[in-house]
Amino acid sequence: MVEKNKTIKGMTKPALSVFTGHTQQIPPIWLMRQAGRYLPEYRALRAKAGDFLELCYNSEFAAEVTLQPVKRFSLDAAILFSDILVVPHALGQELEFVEGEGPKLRPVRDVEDLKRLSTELNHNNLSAVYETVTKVYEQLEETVTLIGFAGAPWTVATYMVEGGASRNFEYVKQWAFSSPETFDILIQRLVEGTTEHLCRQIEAGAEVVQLFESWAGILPPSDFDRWCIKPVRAIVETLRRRFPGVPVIGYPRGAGVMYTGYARATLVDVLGLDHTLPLQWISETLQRDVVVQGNLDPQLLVVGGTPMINAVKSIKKTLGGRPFVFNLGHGVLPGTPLEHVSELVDLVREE
Ligand code: 1CP
Repeated sequence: MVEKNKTIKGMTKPALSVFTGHTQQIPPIWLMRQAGRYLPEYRALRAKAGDFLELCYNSEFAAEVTLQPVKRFSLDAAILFSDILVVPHALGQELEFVEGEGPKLRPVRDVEDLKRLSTELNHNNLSAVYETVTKVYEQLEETVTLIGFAGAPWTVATYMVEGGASRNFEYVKQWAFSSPETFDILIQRLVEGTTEHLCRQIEAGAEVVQLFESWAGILPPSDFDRWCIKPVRAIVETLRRRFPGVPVIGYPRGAGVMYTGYARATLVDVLGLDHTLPLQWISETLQRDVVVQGNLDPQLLVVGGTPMINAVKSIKKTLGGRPFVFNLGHGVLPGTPLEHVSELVDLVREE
């Protein structure tokens, strides 16, 4: 386990301070998907690595990619460069990233298919991910917070069952709705694998972890509790027991009014907000109980100028009085101009 020192030479980490419940006058800022194709230095290293998965499993390269946006924009947090699909890959599911198309997996659609997967995470590739965390932790400036992450079980299951990105999520819903007991076997395996994956990242140096539930918004309310809340709560309970004091961020994108129940029932420390949530509602309901992070529409970062400035001002004004970390409502888009990101950071730090 990496020795952690939160206040080296008397310096504090603003993002970590907010994640643990303290208000900062100037909100710390990092961006989901802050490493990636919009950065020329990412594209260069990606070309050198060849395949996207090779990049994820090369700890030297992955550490460098993790640090690229932090250095360029002096952000308050680094997020491990990896992907949510390394967990199914480590459970034995075949995975590749096809140029221009995204992830492709050999689908798992019933109990019979589950027999192809192992019950334990294989560490052949994952050990490189944990080495990346340690490398980044060792190179990080003393004010920057290191965030580890994983996909939440439901979201990862959608990719495993559909075999990649999806429009209607027909196979995963068919399985979950028609045979919840057998679908639960997959979810429980993901709960176990994800918990272990996050524990290892914390041991390697991650100071905070985020669970990405990118597809929280596609479930009917009647199923939200079973497939989004319960698995995340199980993960949070174990993390809390093993690493008390390490904040967990839950990001249930598109959950709408269900954000309230999610915050209460999952026990996450921080809520990642998407950009569809009204600021006043966030401030009056969610922010009473929990630290929040968000929620500029990533497309406004592409547009820049007055629309971005106005949106940033109202986010800061409405959410700034309590523990709050500035972020986007979803990931940085590939066409995002670099100058807009610098301007955003300046705007957020303006008094
Ligand atoms: O060609 C390339 O260079 C690959 C593009 C890419 C990148 C840069 C993929 C493929 N994954 C990533 C990195 C990544 N993925 C990070 C890095 C850390 C960061 O800077 O934030 C993170 C946190 C993720 C998480 C991730 N992967 C999510 C959750 C967040 C979200 O965007 O909703 C999801 C859904 C994935 C799956 C995935 N991986 C890659 C793609 C293109 C996708 C999405 C597929 C789809 O459209 O559904």
